[in-house]
Amino acid sequence: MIDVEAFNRGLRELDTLPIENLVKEYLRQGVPAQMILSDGLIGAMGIVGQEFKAKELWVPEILLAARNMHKGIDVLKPVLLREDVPAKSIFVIGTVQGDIHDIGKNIVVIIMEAHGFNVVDLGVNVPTNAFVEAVAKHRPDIVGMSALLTTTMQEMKNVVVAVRNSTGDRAPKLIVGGAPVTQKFADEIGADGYGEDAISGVEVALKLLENSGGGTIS
Ligand code: B12
Repeated sequence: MIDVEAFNRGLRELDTLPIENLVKEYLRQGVPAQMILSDGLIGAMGIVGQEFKAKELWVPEILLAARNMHKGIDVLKPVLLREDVPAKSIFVIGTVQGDIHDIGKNIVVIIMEAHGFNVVDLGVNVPTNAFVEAVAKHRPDIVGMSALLTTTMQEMKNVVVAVRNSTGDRAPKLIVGGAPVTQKFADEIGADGYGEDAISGVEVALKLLENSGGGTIS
């Protein structure tokens, strides 16, 4: 139903209009925003990623694809957010220190907001102490960490330990994600949950809230 090759071409254009128009055209046809995101934009970024790995594309082309992907997501965002769930729990998220990848994190932000979470986005290259400070300030129910590099995913353990040390038995639930992260790794570092993608991330978050009785930490 979705022509991933058209999205693939759109991600490589110098102009952002082709990808924006492509997303609008699918929306106009009534294709669910969630499907345009997963099968179109994320699917095409997967192709771009494979070519980057095979050294058929270089950093400037990836940056172009990342910019175009963000433009496509911008068009989808109001539609994804239309679910209009009342804000309930607080979710703090950031890409860990040393890592500037944020496309996946930004998708997690949109999907969490769409499910009614009050999201505090700390951005990229977030040091451990900034996670600790944000937890003290916002008292979130859930903290999410994103990492796309096998080197920076190790930072997640530091955040898990530091946040737990600073909050004791009032610690928020800690969830992790990003391409190199696995359930096994999440278990090894003592995280409470792992999401393979944004949708499973929100499912894990909701389950953790359910098990802890829900509601914000006061
Ligand atoms: C785009 C990109 C870049 C862009 C980033 C732009 C941006 N604004 O994000 C730029 C060009 C800047 C870049 C730089 C680099 N990159 Co890069 N990059 C990629 C690429 C092609 C795509 C990543 C992406 O956006 N995927 C699409 C999104 C939607 O997927 P995602 O991030 O995985 O997110 C989903 C899930 O993982 C999950 N998720 C993500 N976070 C979280 C968090 C939580 C809590 C939950 C629940 C779920 C979740 O949900 C998301 C949505 O479904 C990947 C290749 C790949 N296949 O991953 C390489 C890749 C990640 N990069 C790589 C490398 C090596 C680099 C550089 C070191 C290159 C260099 N030599 O300079 C630098 C590092 C910069 C730094 N310090 O961070 C390697 C990492 C290898 C490794 N094993 O560590 C990869 C795998 C490419 C490769 N095969 O060589 N990169």
